[in-house]
Amino acid sequence: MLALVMLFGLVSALGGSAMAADVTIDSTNFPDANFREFVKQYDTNNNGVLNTEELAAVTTMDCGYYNIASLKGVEHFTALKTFYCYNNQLTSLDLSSNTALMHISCYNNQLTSLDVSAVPAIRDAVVNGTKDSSNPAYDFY
Ligand SMILES: [Ca+2]
Repeated sequence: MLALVMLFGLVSALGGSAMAADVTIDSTNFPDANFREFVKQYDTNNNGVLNTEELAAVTTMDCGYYNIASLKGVEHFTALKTFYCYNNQLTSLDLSSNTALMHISCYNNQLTSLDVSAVPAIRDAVVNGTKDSSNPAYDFY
């Protein structure tokens, strides 16, 4: 009986790790308190977790003027097509997981570079003080 319980526990643990798409809204996944508060609007069933369906529903995000210093956690929003994060306190921005992005606007931050080489669909990026040589057609302000 003990062995059976242990086996069941092991299967449950494996099942839990397989559900990697569920993202708990906590300080580990979203270290920045302002961004963490911001993403709660996408938790449509208010259970403190962003599941696959809730994440897939977010194709546009506008978090301008939220005093955000880190967008760690945005990588979970893989369905994003349009992403606005202008007028924040960002010093870095990693969009390498947001491969569906077409439009980015991230001016008025403290970014020194923006690498969008992993974002093949990108059509325009509005950035200030930076230039990604992989696509000279971007707008820079
Ligand atoms: Ca939820």
